[in-house]
Amino acid sequence: MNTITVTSPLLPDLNEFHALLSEIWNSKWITNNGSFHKRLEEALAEYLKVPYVSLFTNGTLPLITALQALRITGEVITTPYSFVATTHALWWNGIKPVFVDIDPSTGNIDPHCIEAAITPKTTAIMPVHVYGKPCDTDAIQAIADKYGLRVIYDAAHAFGVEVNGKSILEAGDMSTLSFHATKVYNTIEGGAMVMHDAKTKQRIDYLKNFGFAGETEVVAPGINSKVDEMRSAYGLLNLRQVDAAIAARRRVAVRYRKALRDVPGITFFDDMPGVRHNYSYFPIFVDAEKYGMTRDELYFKMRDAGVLGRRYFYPLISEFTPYRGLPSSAPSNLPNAHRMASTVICLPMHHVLSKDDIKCVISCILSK
Ligand code: T4K
Repeated sequence: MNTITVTSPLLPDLNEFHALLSEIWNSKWITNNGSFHKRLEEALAEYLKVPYVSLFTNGTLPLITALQALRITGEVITTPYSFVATTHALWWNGIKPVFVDIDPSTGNIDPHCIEAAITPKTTAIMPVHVYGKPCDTDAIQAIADKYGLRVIYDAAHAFGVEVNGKSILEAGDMSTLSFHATKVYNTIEGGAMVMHDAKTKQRIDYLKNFGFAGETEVVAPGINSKVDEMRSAYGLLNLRQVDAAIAARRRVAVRYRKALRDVPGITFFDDMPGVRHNYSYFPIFVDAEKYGMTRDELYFKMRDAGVLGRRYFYPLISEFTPYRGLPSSAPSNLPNAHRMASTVICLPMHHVLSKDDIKCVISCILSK
């Protein structure tokens, strides 16, 4: 049976990659801030319209490192509607996550719920631009300023997302990206942190290199998250084709929306005005009563037909064993998040989805 996966990695041209690999082989410099690493950081900063980028080996370590760099302690207000790495980053820093509910119109943390969750121990807010949809950054920053809190955005899904021509990565104190194979832009495994000033970039670069600030000086207990030359070269090549990939994803979203707009019980997000979206995911929400089938019935029916959507983000992070016992994990505290998690299916969404694949996904949903 032909299967249609939820995503497919953006791959560089093999001949071009081979040519760069030859260059790396000849240079005999394969990691530790090599020339491709430097070039990729510069190229990404330019593409993303941000002043500074620091590469990481995945999208989890920059979250952990951002919390370290800002010396965040105590409690951090965050969302349960995300990939579990968001909350794990807090746990790895000995920080207590405090979950608040989401805004059902975006899937992102609801700023109206934040203030009530602030205690004397709160030091930061860690929102996520879920599916690449921008958070209400102005409202979040206003609360942060009022209470003297830091804001670290998990922007793992938000590569290239802009609001009114400005990068979403400019919001908050820092933002982190994931360049995992399943993302719009990938370096196989990889990630990055975006910061606003050279001093912070310097500190982060020390922290991802064990804390070394020179051959004989260690300024902090850093980690190893250095990106090698092979992945940096791969990343440079992928950057050339990411706009075309986003345009192809947009065409898929247009087709899905056209076909599904009037299906009773199926809803989805539309584009937000002024936003350059990256179409990293295409979640639909199933109202069992109106649609006549539960989310899971549709999900498994699709699987049987070879359509491998995913239920991102079900279960909620607050439902996983390490976090279930937290007071803020009580389902009564998170009604919108529970509703979204129990109704979502992310449809296949990637740059090489064929018209026939799209038709197959749609017909699975239309035929009951
Ligand atoms: N914050 C947020 C909000 C995140 O979503 C993530 C990661 C992170 C932080 C942490 O970033 P990283 O440390 O991962 O860089 C995937 C990814 O592993 C994960 O990166 C991602 N979020 C999460 C939402 O999804 P899985 O376990 O669902 O992936 P998997 O292996 O089931 O792959 C999904 C589909 O993609 C496959 O069915 C087929 C396709 N695929 C996958 C791979 C790996 C391919 O076609 N080729 C491939 O090489 O977690």
